[in-house]
Amino acid sequence: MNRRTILRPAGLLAAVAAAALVLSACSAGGSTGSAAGATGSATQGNPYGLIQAGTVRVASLGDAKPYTFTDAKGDFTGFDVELFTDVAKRAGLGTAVFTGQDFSGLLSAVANHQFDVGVAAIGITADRKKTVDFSDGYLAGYLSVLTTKTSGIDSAKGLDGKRLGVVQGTLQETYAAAHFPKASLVRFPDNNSAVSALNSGSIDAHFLDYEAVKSYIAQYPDLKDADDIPSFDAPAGFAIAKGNPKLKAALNTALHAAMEDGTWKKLYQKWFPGSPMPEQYLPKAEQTSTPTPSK
Ligand code: SNW
Repeated sequence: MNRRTILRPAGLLAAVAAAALVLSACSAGGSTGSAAGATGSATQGNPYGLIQAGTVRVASLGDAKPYTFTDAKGDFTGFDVELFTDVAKRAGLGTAVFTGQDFSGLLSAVANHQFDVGVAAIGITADRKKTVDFSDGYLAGYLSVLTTKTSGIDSAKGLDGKRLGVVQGTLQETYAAAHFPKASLVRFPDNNSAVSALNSGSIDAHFLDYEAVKSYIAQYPDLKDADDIPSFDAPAGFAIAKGNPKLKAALNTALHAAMEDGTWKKLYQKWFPGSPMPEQYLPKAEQTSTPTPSK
């Protein structure tokens, strides 16, 4: 007993020292910047510094339908999942393997090289860019208020004095804290637990992404969308660890190819039927609006 309690802090110190060594080896690896770099794998054969060449490990969400979710068989699917799988194949990165995470830990898990990429309708913001790098944007939409048909909430203004669910770490959490000061925020680890709370009456509304709201309404007809707040300044991008410009460039080249050949459009129509189509991700020939001339 005594020996164990005495030895434990020393063991912990050794582990911390070892972790620090691994971390410094990683950062010394520069653009490789991955566990593969730390274990000495040749950059040749793994030019994008993946944890394991030929496989892209993706941190994602199991309950953000229709962006990223698991189907009845437990397989990941959705708009972001299919788009990223296509992009990874095009870029020659190999097979994308998705794992569900809590949103709040997703970006740090990518920054720490536990995953190669984070894919989950993750809005690109200056704040998040302090932790990770992003591909170019691939989706821009709304932050929406899901509530019950009987709540009496008809717009974001009606949230004063109400209990509003948010998933920890989301743009919705930040936005609500800044713009809905009179709502009581109730933080959840994921959408499913928040929607359960909404259905059981322990919160009055939940604040999440527009397409996810549509999906929950299709599942629960007693729910409605009370308001949509534009989030076009934070389009979703693929998150990667900092310091890997080759991976970022490969993702961007493949992403733009998927937009130009109509793959993006096909996936958008499949997963977001009836939603207005933003033009900026369509093939150039299909974009009708005149681009703003740059000064
Ligand atoms: O900022 C939007 C973007 O315009 C698009 O509508 C897709 O969703 C967003 O990226 C916002 N998504 C939230 C966020 O980034 C929640 C992500 C999630 O629940 N998976 O925090």
